[in-house]
Amino acid sequence: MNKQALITGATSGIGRATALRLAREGYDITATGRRAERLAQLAREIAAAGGRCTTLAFDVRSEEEVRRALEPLERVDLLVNNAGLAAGLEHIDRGDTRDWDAMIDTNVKGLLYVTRVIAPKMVAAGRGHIFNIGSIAGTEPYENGAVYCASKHAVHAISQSMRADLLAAGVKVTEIRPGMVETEFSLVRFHGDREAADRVYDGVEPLTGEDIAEAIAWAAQLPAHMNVNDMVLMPAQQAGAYYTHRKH
Ligand code: NDP
Ligand code: 8X3
Repeated sequence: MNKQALITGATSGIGRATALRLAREGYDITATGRRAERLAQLAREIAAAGGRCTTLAFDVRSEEEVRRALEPLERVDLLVNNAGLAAGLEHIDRGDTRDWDAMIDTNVKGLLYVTRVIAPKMVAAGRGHIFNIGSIAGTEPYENGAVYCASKHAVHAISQSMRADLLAAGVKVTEIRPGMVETEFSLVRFHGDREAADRVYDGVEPLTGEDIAEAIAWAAQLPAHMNVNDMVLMPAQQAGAYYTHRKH
């Protein structure tokens, strides 16, 4: 039986690129997200390249949907907790509480719900590898980003604690913390405003979803005794949340 990889948020960006990459590495993929038609398209692409992909459309914010979708999975060797978003970029006195709920419910509670179903399966098997997609925002809080940064600080804390919780069972935990990656992230953050989204990448060659997938694929194939705990990845033109060298 091939190794089994479960990827949340595989309809776009980092998750989609990771699904395609891990399929090329020989994993059978379970791809998840809310947009079923995009999942079907991804499954067709993977099948056309000779891989195997099953799809599960659900919302990670619903514990019931997460349980119903994921409890039947018999084996998961690799989990990528990737589903997430930033919504809004506002000072705290002007933020929309619906955006705050979406970020906390998806980035923090969704990751926890998925992990709560999959981690026991890995512990029972005595092996597994969980990748949590954090962010440089998980250690660098920035203006206008209080709630997104808080959600990724939570992912950073959860990743460190769950690594300690799971290591005796032989389950690895790797946190991947990207800077600027051009995906649908900024379009979602600015609620569909394409110009605002494009300005984020003005004068910069950002990372791509494929770059992050490359890092995940590398960390996933390391020998059993070796783990990448925490990996920070940025474009060469970025040094942190507050410093990007833009070429014009
Ligand atoms: P995209 O918007 O391109 O992809 C986000 C994915 O998350 C989509 O597949 C989306 O699927 C899924 N998702 C969002 N909300 C839910 C939900 N409630 N239930 C299920 N799936 C959901 O962005 P990225 O690929 O960039 O983002 C992936 C991760 O990377 C996020 O956690 C983000 O915070 C993190 N990150 C991104 C960076 C960047 O610069 N792009 C930098 C650092 C971290 P669907 O809408 O179909 O449900
Ligand atoms: C995404 C990167 O800098 O927009 O997590 O927070 S940033």
